[in-house]
Amino acid sequence: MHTPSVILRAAVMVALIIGIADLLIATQLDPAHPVQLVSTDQVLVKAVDPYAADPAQNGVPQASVVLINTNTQATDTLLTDAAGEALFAIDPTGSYEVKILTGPIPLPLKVSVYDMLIIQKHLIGIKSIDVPQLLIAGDVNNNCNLSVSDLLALRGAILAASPLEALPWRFYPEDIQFFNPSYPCAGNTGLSYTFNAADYPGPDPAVFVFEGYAGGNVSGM
Ligand SMILES: [Ca+2]
Ligand SMILES: [Ca+2]
Repeated sequence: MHTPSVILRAAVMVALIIGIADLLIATQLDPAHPVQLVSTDQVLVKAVDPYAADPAQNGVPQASVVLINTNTQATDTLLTDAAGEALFAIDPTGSYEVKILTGPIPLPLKVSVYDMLIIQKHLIGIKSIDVPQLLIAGDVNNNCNLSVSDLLALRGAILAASPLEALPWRFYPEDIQFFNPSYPCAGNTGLSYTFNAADYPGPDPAVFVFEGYAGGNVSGM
């Protein structure tokens, strides 16, 4: 036979369990009691090719994404996957900078003598390249200036057996406003994203998009 104290204890336990369950349901399902949002603990970085033939397949794989904790200077590096994405775990209280390094990308080349012709016309003043992103792409040797040396570098790359290394991609935040659109390499700020995790509610990751410009592809095609 149960003593009254055992029965009482069992009743309290049942009430407690029901109470906790009710509380969970109320906080999760009842719109009048929304779940308290917490800071994100992830950041998703996307590398996209604005000149991709198929906009639905515009992810740039194997791009080297660098995430820096600006409080501790701890650095984390990931390569983007086949969809052009890299997902980092972050400290929800941390501050960060994220960027994508200049480098070769193992995608089919989009350079030909047509690109050489466009650079030639630009250099001799027949038809200027007036899109900042394409001026950046034309700076094949990455010295912040589009010149005859880039034309020679592009010709060398087209003729080379393994041209990827000679045609690095450059990545810029998608919303960048170029300081000087006709000289887009110079004077820019905001070449990376800086953010506080606390400004982005979880559980979704904070998302940052970079556009990649294929070295030498001044035709965009
Ligand atoms: Ca091209
Ligand atoms: Ca150059």
